[in-house]
Amino acid sequence: MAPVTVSSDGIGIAHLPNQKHKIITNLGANFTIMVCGESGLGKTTFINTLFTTSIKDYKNAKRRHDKQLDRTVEIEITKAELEEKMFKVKLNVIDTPGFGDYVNNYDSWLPVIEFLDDQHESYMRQEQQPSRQGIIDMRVHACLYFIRPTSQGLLPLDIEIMKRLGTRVNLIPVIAKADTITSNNLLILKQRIRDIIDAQGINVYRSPLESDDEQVTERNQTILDAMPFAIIGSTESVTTPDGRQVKGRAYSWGVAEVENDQHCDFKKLRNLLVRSHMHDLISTTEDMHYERYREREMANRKFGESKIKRYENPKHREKEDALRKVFTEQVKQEENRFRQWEQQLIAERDRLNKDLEAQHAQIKNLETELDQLYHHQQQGRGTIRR
Ligand SMILES: Nc1nc2c(ncn2[C@@H]2O[C@H](COP(=O)(O)OP(=O)(O)OP(=O)(O)O)[C@@H](O)[C@H]2O)c(=O)[nH]1
Ligand SMILES: [Mg+2]
Repeated sequence: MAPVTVSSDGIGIAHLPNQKHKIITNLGANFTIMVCGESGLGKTTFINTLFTTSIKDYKNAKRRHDKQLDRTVEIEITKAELEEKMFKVKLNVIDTPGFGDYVNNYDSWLPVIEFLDDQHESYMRQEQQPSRQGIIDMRVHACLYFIRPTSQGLLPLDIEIMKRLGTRVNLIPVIAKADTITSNNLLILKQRIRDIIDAQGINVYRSPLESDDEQVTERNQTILDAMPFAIIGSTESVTTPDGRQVKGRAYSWGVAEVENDQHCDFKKLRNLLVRSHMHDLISTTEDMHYERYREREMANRKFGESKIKRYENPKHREKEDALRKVFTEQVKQEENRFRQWEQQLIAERDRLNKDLEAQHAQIKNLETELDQLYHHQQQGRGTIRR
């Protein structure tokens, strides 16, 4: 997908302390966010919302909006460039197909895990090359895991997936469709999710708290307290009862506003991602997740050896099965054709054999006739001589 050059309005990199600016710009700031979770929870809508609320003149908004109601069927990458003053960040946002239910799609989340590992792998290989310029880096710095807004909190499948994600990537749990749950129930749900995360030992991203600046520490505390972030996604502009134009979802009882802290944590999450914690997300990915991958892989295989495929992509498997079916069918048809041809040949051979027999018999008859004639002639001559 072609990158969209944008100028970020009020968000971003220029708000980072100077020291961090430098590190990010020196690294050529590449920042990658991924969304994943059950199908239909609003992942694609969230990405569209992030772009339309953060990026001035976002050109693809209409196109993406048209696609909003479609199920995402493959991993899709949208690239944008955040630009503020002198600083540029290449932003990659990765949308993934939603996971299905236990029965049909138990392993539909495996490609996401595979994708995360593949990015570490690709970076590691490029790092091993003599020239390290122009390295393409798509390692995921933040993975948002969408949780349905129902009272159970996390289901066993969520726990299993989140455990695996948490050891590979900065995992940020979010509660989807926060407008469909009362604020009281939301608080209960948040606590339930936090309890399960602790009890199950799921490794989620914990934003750093302490800072020399008291205000920053306070803001960090607010962000930490909000986890798991409740979000509302919408690219629609709606009018509030008091006449403001906002991005939100209109209901008979009023408007659920995307960028209102009283309604959801969208703004907090966006700030964490593209402003306050971008640097921390990048450095923890590098120092913790990438290092862990590198160490594990180096210990398990020889230098230069390629990565062992841990998971099969179910989509590829489906394709393979279909191809195998077509191939088996073709072989069967060929075999049938061959068998018919063989039978024809046998019939033809029998017919020829019969012909041959008949001709033999005929020849035999002719020979006998000839013999008789010859005999007869000899006898006639003998009679004359005498
Ligand atoms: N009430 C409410 N509905 C939402 C919200 N976000 C998205 N939706 C709706 O939920 C439906 C599914 O949204 P998508 O963004 O396509 O969901 P998805 O997670 O990308 O789905 P898959 O691609 O199948 O995984 C759409 O009808 C959206 O309009 C939200 O915050 N609140
Ligand atoms: Mg989608």
